[in-house]
Amino acid sequence: MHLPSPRAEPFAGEATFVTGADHPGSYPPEPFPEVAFVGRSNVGKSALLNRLLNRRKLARVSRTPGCTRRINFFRVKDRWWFVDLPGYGFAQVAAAESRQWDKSIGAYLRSRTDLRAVILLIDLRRGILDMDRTMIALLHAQAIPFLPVATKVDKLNRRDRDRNLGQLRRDLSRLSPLGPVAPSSALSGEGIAPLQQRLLELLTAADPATTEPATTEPAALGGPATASPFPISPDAAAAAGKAP
Ligand SMILES: Nc1nc2c(ncn2[C@@H]2O[C@H](COP(=O)(O)OP(=O)(O)OP(=O)(O)O)[C@@H](O)[C@H]2O)c(=O)[nH]1
Ligand SMILES: [Mg+2]
Repeated sequence: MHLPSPRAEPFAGEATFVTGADHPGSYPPEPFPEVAFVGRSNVGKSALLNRLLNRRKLARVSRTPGCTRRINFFRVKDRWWFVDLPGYGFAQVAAAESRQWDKSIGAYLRSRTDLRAVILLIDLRRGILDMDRTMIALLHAQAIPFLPVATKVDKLNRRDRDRNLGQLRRDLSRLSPLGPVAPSSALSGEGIAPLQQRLLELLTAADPATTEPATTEPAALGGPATASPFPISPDAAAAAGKAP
């Protein structure tokens, strides 16, 4: 008889929406290891989070960009946070509201001490844009590791998919990601199992903040803010393009 391996669905079981926050004072207090889903509006953050958790409607998904407007915390198996962020770069949203989202994304990234990694989503049809480079510069400034994930791979034929994935991997390789771009589809499920395993590794790895040798600088995460508020200057974005 074939029994399902516990490794097959590492996040199956209880996952609950806990709160939608727009400033650090309203984040939930439990210090669980955390991953956050970041990327342009409509790139597929909420859909991917649902798929990884094997839940159809936990996070709200919509064809209309600007669907997720708060920082949504999902508690997974009572030991981890999965955090769904508002998207950036949604032109239709009023400028003031868009600035508020950017501010709340920046405040989030500067304040989370148990954030193990950001999952940076990039639509494989569009590739990396200036806004993504700006985000990467912010992540570098805060010393937050990021794992790049290409979304909606089901929308491309094999040839375009391979070409775009190759280009994206080249574009990102100099920007110190946690690994090569992982292809994914929340629709077909492609790439989901390896991504679940990778997230599990990141969430269960020893906490870098507590395993740093005493002589090294404390990680910027949780320490004093070192970056200008998000959005950061075009200079920083350009610097991100030149990072090793
Ligand atoms: N074909 C396909 N469509 C997808 C995939 N992932 C997401 N979508 C669709 O893309 C649209 C946006 O998905 P969301 O998950 O809401 O995107 P988001 O990044 O959370 O967007 P915001 O909350 O606005 O920042 C929805 O219509 C989804 O059904 C995918 O892998 N394949
Ligand atoms: Mg969303």
